Amino acid sequence: MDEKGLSEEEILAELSFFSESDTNFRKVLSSMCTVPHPIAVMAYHQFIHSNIGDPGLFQGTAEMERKVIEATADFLNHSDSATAVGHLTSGGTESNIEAVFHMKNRFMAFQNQDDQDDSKSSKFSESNKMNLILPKTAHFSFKKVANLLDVELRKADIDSQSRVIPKSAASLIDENTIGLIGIAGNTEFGACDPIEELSEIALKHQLPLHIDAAFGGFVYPFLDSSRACSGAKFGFDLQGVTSVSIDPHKMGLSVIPAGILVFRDESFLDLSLDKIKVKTPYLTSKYQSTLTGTRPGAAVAAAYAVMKHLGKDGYRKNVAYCMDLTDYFQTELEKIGLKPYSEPQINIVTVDIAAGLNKEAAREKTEKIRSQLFEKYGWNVSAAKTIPVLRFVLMPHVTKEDAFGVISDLKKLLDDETSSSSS
Ligand code: 0PR
Repeated sequence: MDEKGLSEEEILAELSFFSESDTNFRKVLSSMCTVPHPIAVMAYHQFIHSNIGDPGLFQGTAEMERKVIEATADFLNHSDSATAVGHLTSGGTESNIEAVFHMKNRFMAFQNQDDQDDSKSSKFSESNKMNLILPKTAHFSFKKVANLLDVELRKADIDSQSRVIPKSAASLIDENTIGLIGIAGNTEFGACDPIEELSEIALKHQLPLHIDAAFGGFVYPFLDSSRACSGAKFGFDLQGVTSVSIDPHKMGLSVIPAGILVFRDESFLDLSLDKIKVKTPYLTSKYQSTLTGTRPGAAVAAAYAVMKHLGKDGYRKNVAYCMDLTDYFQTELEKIGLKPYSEPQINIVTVDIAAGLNKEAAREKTEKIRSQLFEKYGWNVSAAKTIPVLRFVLMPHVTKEDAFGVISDLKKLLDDETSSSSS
């Protein structure tokens, strides 16, 4: 650190310099975040000093957090949203870590009960690791979950629409399974797993079922009823669903960092002491049961403000914009002789530009075109990992002109490829 500080003007000039290297989201079709709604930004500024980790000092923020949880449980079809519990996190990763942490603690608590009860013999096999069943398409945050919590990931197969095959998930369950994961809007394709069937499996085996709706949570419930996937179910009306993660900082149009983690009720949290829940002797509350300590109250205020301001109607309009853009994108793709790898369920389109090549060659070509789109034309797009396809996320900041522009530039690159390989 410098001995003497710089003036405000000098600092502002430096900040402008650094921000010039950051994106303003123009030409970005790879991100699942977007420009936040102005009301969220205003609320964030107003609560910039607020620490929801010490709720007694910030009772107003704490009240807003409770309201956000209740409103979220409500639009996720909870029959009694006042009994839902949860809190805001930094995003989908933290929410997934916490949800599985609770699964593990709950599982271990049941094992201990069984061990203490002489009449029952514990089914838990000590020699094996605890395991978690999840779709192959699950976000990479679950790798962190596995490493942090020492849990084995058992990956269930997916169908041609990139949705998990329930039978495959069920076949992986054994006495060391701590729970199941379903995804409402997977990262690569946007597909929603058949959560109704996963819910039945969870109930049958008395296992918790956590839904990762980090992206799709603010999309699926707001799809126009004419859309094929508008009725996709993943909420608390499915009795097997025990927790849901949904991110305001993605399609919720709020400010980063903001994830929401909601549990059906307190019984799905392991609230025994010295796990996540600890005594907090010098705070205004007796206990803290969140993974992080000091937490940004500004993020709570921003999520509250934007959800209240937009209401369901506002989110419907936001999703309608993105879906119309998705339709337009497909039409333009078809004009250049390409089509989506699978029918887009929400605002993510994947495109196979290497049909007929073997997997390795297809991966190479896809990566080459992806990087040329950036280097030659400045477009940020991504490639899926499960299969070699280009991936476009049609977020609210993307315009029709952008959609048209990226496809025109893609065509130029593909034409160049064809002419260079035929010469
Ligand atoms: N679950 C799902 C289904 C996700 O898609 C993501 C993130 C997460 C969990 C983790 O959320 P956090 O990153 O909030 O912890 N999916 C995108 C990804 O990692 C997020 C992203 C956002 C990517 C902005 C790029 C970007 O510019 O690919």
